[in-house]
Parts: sequence; C-alpha cells; structure tokens
Amino acid sequence: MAGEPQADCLFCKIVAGEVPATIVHETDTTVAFRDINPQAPTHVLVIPKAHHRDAAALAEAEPQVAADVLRAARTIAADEGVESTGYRVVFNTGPGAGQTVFHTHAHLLGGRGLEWPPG
Ligand code: DGP
Repeated sequence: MAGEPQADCLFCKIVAGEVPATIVHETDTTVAFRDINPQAPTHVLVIPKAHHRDAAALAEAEPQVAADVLRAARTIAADEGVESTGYRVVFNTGPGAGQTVFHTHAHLLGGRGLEWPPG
C-alpha cells in the first residue's frame, strides 16, 4: 500500500534504523541524512518517512508531507550555513534522470558554486 514501509527499500531501512546513516535532521514525517557519495560540501538527502517511489507520487498521495520535505530542506540549509550563499534542491525522478533509489528523496546541495544546466 502507498506509504507503507517496503522490506526491500534501503531508505525505509534507514528510517527504521536498520541501516546506519548520519542523520542531521528529523521531524514527525521526514528524516535527513548525509549522502554516502557527496557531490558538494553539503549534500544531504531529505526523505519522507513514508514510502513513495518518487516526488510526484509523494505530492499526489501526501502533498503536506511533500511540503514538509521542502521545509526541512530549508531548515537544514540554514543549519549548514548555505542558505545565504544559495543551494539546490533536486528530485531525480525516474531512471533516465539518474534516480537509483526508489524512495522519494530531495538532494540538498550547497557549499560550492553550482553550474546550470546540470549534467
Ligand atoms: P538518486 O541517484 O537520485 O536516486 O540518489 C540516491 C542517492 O542515495 C545517491 O546520491 C547515493 C545515496 N545513497 C545510496 N545508498 C546510500 C546509503 O546506504 N546511505 C546513504 N547515506 N546514502 C546512500
């Protein structure tokens, strides 16, 4: 069922504490942790605790939680000291866009200059 934990999902396991992660922020509905392969000095993944495959599915099923993810990203950007210099929030959606983990996650990137367009 949409939103329920999935036994084979890596990020559901991080939510459950079954896989270790460096958690930097948590709310009732979200958790955020450092990316294992950082692409910038600040590279944090912000996820809903509920399982949805991507940002579009989350927005459709639980729009208030999608807003919680964005609000958490802003809080973390401030905590990390990148809010004033600018930061990027990216939802890779689908394999063609580079999504490899199919549990909604926002990449919060900052702490260096970010090119546009992205690769
Ligand atoms: P994406 O390619 O957009 O699906 O991003 C998935 C990200 O998840 C990628 O940047 C690497 C990160 N990642 C994969 N496995 C782990 C893990 O076990 N722990 C942490 N902290 N990050 C992971």
